[in-house]
Amino acid sequence: PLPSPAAMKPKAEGEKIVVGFAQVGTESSWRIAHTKSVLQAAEEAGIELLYENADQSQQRQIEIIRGYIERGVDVIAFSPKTEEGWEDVLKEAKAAGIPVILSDREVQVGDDTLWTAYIGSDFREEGRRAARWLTQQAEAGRSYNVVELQGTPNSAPAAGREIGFKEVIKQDDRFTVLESYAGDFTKARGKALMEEALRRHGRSIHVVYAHNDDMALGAISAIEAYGLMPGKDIMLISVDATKSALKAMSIGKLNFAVECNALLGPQLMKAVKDLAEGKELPMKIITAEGVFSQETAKKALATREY
Ligand code: GYE
Repeated sequence: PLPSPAAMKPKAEGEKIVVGFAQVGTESSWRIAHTKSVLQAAEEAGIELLYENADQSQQRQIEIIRGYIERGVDVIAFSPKTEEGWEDVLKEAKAAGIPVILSDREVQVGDDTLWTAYIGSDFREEGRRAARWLTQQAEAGRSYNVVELQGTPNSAPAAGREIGFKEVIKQDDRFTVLESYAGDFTKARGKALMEEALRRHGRSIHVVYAHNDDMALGAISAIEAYGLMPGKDIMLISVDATKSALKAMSIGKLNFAVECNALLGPQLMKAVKDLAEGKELPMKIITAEGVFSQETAKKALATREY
């Protein structure tokens, strides 16, 4: 077997480090903030960044990565659309001696030396945080029907946020998950899925758990159009805690948001520089995150960057 491409090829004095960044898409406001953060951090770090967007096509994302391998970039960074299907292209990167950093989703491959480091969140923990809050809010002796709006099928955040959430609520018999709909992290799909949920279950829905803010915001408009009050008649919980979610919380339409940090650019550039200096990276660099209730959301709004 080839050695793990943990180290970057040495650079000549004054020669710029080149990073190829294969972004997954433009599905959410989180994603837009993430892209900006990476572009800006590269600029500030004096790193040359090649940026291409796969528009939610895994095939396209693989082609972009292949292009970076051909150009001989120093490091490849990408947000894998799904967890699986990366073996071949990662083997090609390894054979070319190019370290690969995963930002912000993980992959599942048989050989973990195919990637160098993961920078991002603990998605299961995010799901658990959402569920813990719900179990604490819920009244004793009442039962609650939950609709889950999931993110992109087979993506690391959708998988983790489902597992963590269900792990906690299955221990509490007040909760029944009525539906777990496969979404795609977009507002439009969140709205369409919520319309369907309301058509099928109407007022028997008590809680909506959305895998991201955009889907929750879509669900909010569907609930309003149906004639119910989001945040009151139906409780809503989401993940990301972007500015628009905090706004929705401040006016009572969203009940709780679990933070997922999108500003991963500086950590990514620091990791690239560490590689350039021959340092070894930890396999997983997990960002610290909090949670927001309606009270704390109001205060945070003024300083929230995205
Ligand atoms: O939560 C969601 C986005 O991969 C962590 O992808 C990211 C997720 C984020 O579209 O809004």
